[in-house]
Amino acid sequence: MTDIIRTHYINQLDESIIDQNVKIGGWVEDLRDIGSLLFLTVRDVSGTAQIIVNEPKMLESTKKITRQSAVMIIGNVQKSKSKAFNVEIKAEHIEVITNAVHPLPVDPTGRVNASIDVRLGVRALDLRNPRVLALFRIRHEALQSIRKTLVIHNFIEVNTPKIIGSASEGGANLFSLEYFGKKAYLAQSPQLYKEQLTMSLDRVFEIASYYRAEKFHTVRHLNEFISIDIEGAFMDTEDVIQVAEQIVRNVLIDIKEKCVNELKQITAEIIIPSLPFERLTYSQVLDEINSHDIKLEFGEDLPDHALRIVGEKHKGYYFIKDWPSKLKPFYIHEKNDNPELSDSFDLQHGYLELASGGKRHYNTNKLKTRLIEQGLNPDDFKDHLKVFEWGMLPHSGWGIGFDRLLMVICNTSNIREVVLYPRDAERLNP
Ligand code: AMO
Repeated sequence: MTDIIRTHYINQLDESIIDQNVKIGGWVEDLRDIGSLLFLTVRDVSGTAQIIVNEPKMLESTKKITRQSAVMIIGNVQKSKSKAFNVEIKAEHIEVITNAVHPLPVDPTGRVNASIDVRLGVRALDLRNPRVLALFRIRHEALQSIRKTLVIHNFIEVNTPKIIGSASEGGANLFSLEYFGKKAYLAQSPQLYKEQLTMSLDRVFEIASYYRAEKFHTVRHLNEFISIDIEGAFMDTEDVIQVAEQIVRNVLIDIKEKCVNELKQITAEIIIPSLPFERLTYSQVLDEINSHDIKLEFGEDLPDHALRIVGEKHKGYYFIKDWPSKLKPFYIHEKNDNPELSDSFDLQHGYLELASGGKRHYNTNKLKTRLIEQGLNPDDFKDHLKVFEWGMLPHSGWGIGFDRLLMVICNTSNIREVVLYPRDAERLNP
């Protein structure tokens, strides 16, 4: 059996180990045959190495290795004459672990372009493209950074069920499934659970997948997406807005520091925004929109083309606060000085909505009234409403669309670029 333990990652090969014997593992990216000499470019997760083959007995078999095949190479580290590499490996033994069968569906070196649709169909191979890999390294760092900031603010991480017995927020956009003879749904948000948990755990956060059963045809919607949700007792809207700002700023700082090479790969530049982010109100935004050739009445939702106008003027991150109560879900509290307005906000980047949240109702009767006003039946929420009679605490929170935040950080125009296996109306595989 092949010993598959390597001695080094490729980025650990440097001049300090010249003349040492090493064993690396990876896949063949390129193979150049110049007669009595073969140059192999081998990649692993950390980078690329140049391998020289000049042993006559190895030349013939090595020439037959197909690009992208998995190999293990034993050899001696030596100084390289190439401009691209400081050191190279003079091969003593090359073992093909598995063969890549050609033709391959995409070229993961990125030299031959493929459409996103084709690439998503063969995502595992697409991820060998350094540019694509960089996006998911950035994604990983972003998650670490967000967890770190939330823990600093005393939020604890929770996991709530994704198979649920009734709609979490009302509305029709739920996937349903059969659950041992009963009807169940896939959670569209952790909203009700996270609110309930504040009465004991005080500050909670969850990072998980949620499901929306709408046939979206946009570059910013998926049917399964990751939301970062927080909920905190004795916090008001401004408190949770500040947590959101700090998360966004810290993510940008951390990525700028930790993902220098990845940012270079994707040619993205990070500019650290200063705090606080601009706070606009719904009414201000409406005035800005109506000063163009669009006429929107107070109480109307802001459509895409209207938000693009706002995004043109307010280019970075900003909040839109004080939305009309009727546009917000039943659980959102109204403003104390004006019940027409809700104590709520959206976080925007340009035209793109990144998050929404606000202060919540914590009084059962008010919640019941709001449910009825929104055409929902309080009986469908009786388990949830019960909790509010056990000493519920005042609380606020938000949900950030994590995939959308990554679109902004990585400067990609399609959400599918930053999601490993996106689910949309057309795509259920792989
Ligand atoms: P909302 O429905 O606005 O709020 O969702 C919160 C954020 O999640 C992201 N998002 C999506 N991302 C990709 N594809 C989708 N289909 C999709 N739908 C939503 C957006 C959005 O801003 N319970 C509330 C949050 C709260 O009040 O705490 C909620 O779910 O970035």
